[in-house]
Amino acid sequence: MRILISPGRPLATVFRSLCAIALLFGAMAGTCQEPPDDGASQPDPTVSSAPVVTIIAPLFDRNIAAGAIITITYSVANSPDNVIAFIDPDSDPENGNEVIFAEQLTGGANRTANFATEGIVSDVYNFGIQASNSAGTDTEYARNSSGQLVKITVNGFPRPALNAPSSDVEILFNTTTSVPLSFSCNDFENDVSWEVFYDTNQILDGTEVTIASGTGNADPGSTSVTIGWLTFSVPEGVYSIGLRCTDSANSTAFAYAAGQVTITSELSVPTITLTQPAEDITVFTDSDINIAFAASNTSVPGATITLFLDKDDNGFDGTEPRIATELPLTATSVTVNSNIIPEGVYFIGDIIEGDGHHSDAMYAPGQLTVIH
Ligand SMILES: [Ca+2]
Ligand SMILES: [Ca+2]
Ligand SMILES: [Ca+2]
Ligand SMILES: [Ca+2]
Repeated sequence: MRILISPGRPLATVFRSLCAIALLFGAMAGTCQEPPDDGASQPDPTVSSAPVVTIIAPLFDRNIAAGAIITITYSVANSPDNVIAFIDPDSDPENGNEVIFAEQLTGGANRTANFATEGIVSDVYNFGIQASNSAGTDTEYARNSSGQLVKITVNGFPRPALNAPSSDVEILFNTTTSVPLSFSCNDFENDVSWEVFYDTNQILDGTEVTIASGTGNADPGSTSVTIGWLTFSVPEGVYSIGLRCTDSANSTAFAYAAGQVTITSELSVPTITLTQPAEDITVFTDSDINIAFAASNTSVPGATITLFLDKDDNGFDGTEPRIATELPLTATSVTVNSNIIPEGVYFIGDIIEGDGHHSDAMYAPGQLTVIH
């Protein structure tokens, strides 16, 4: 896959190989048709001097957003038969990784060719022009005034994603419990600054309030950034959580989390249902008692499950002995040894506690009798 053209090589042959390269890279699909064999495109045997390429622009390194168009300006002296514009990640025009983005260009002064970066892999490229006629070929790369290669960085878009909250969260007004927010800008170059905000709608209309901001993000597909949102003093309401990422090519993108955050003075506390013991049981000394339960809505930050023993089933008044505390809302069972329970007959109850509040008590269907 060389693009260097040998003097005297038939243009159609060159063109076919160029088409193969271009199609391989997907750069010119649909435009690769062989030039008409009308004689005008044949090498001119009267040409005595090889073309001389001068690249006029770009003269400086550029960092451009993927999808942007960049123009190369050049001059070619000495009647070229063909002029090709290409990008190259390594400035070696013969190692096959060049991508031609324009060809059949004309010679002369101050010519231009546009390079559309849409679909081009994010990378740093050099720009080249190659011109040929029957007397020879000249290949030049864009260079700055010091003679150094100009680097064109095709900079991929950030693709922001908020992974948490993935489901709705309720939290008390003025609590010191924070809501975990997890996100990534998913930017190929990781050259991003980010802002996480809360919003009463899911439209960027100026109603957004910044929660946190920073720079950099996890690599694509890797771990996310996680922060805690302290909602203290945020007014009661239902909020969407948004993430806005901007990279060094000024590409901006935003996304909202799937879960919303409700800040309320009264939690609609999740309920917890006790399923085990399902019927009355009697246990003796050193017996294991299996208690099974399931909480609805496990997304209340900081809330935990408490199990207690009750002489009645009329609710939790705080005096009942707790037999398990601070179980996560995702827990579904616990085993308690009868040795910690005095003889007696009990209802087994549960509550969800958080922020100094607790839910209404629920009771297992079966009563517990302990005999030592
Ligand atoms: Ca190369
Ligand atoms: Ca980027
Ligand atoms: Ca808004
Ligand atoms: Ca009670």
